[in-house]
Amino acid sequence: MSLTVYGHPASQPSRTVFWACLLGELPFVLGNTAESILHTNGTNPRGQVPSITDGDFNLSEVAAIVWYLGQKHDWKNMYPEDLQEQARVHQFLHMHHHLVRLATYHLMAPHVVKPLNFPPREPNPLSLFQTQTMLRAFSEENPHEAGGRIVTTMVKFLENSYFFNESSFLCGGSHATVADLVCYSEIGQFYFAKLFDFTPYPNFTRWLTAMRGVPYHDTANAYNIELGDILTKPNTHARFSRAGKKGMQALIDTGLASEAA
Ligand SMILES: N[C@@H](CCC(=O)N[C@@H](CS)C(=O)NCC(=O)O)C(=O)O
Repeated sequence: MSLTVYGHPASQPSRTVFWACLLGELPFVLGNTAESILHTNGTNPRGQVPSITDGDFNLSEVAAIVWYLGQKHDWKNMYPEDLQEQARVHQFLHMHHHLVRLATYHLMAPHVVKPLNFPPREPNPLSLFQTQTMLRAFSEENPHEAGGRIVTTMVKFLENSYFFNESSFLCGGSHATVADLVCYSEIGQFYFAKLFDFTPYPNFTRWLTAMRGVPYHDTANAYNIELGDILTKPNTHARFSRAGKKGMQALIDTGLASEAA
């Protein structure tokens, strides 16, 4: 029975699901086109991506999806077998939703979403937290500086509280785990977008290099690579659409992802 992933390369948690499937060499059908970011085909009652259908089983939430696929397909590295390393991955993932996830809304969205001036639509009532966070970020006098301060706090916290035993990865060990994929989708995106200077942070600097060496890095991040420097070159609809298409095509080019029939 085939796996369908509803997601889009511009969506941080979707990128994690895509990257995890590629690392697990797991074939999947893309449930979206580049034009339709939030089409979940009713598989996620909350109306968000990513979500999956595996046969007649529907699942949403990046951490739950990757855990499920990892258990089903016996992915050893992304969820380490060592109990304490695995517990740290969970510690990161539980913290992520109310902290690291907000990096996107405070620093990326003012550069990527705000300039596009999407026509107002009824906000998703089940995304109250994200909507309010983003509107607050947009209304700052200098959204870039305000977002930068928030991301600095997050990066300092991770720099000092993760990277156990001087590992190149967040939770210790010698492999990128789900926590690294999730964090890279949020914090790593600033590297491509030139929105944050990581040089004062040796753990993050080491991590960024290590993550670039993880298989399928350029594929999973093709959207960000194409979007490029968003600090000095403000976003446009054409650029956003081109980056989305590049991201989708990169997935298809692996031979593991295919378009829905
Ligand atoms: N907690 C969810 C967050 C998913 C999420 O934020 N999805 C965004 C796209 S990146 C979305 O679908 N936003 C539209 C909405 O909330 O209506 C996860 O980790 O998977």
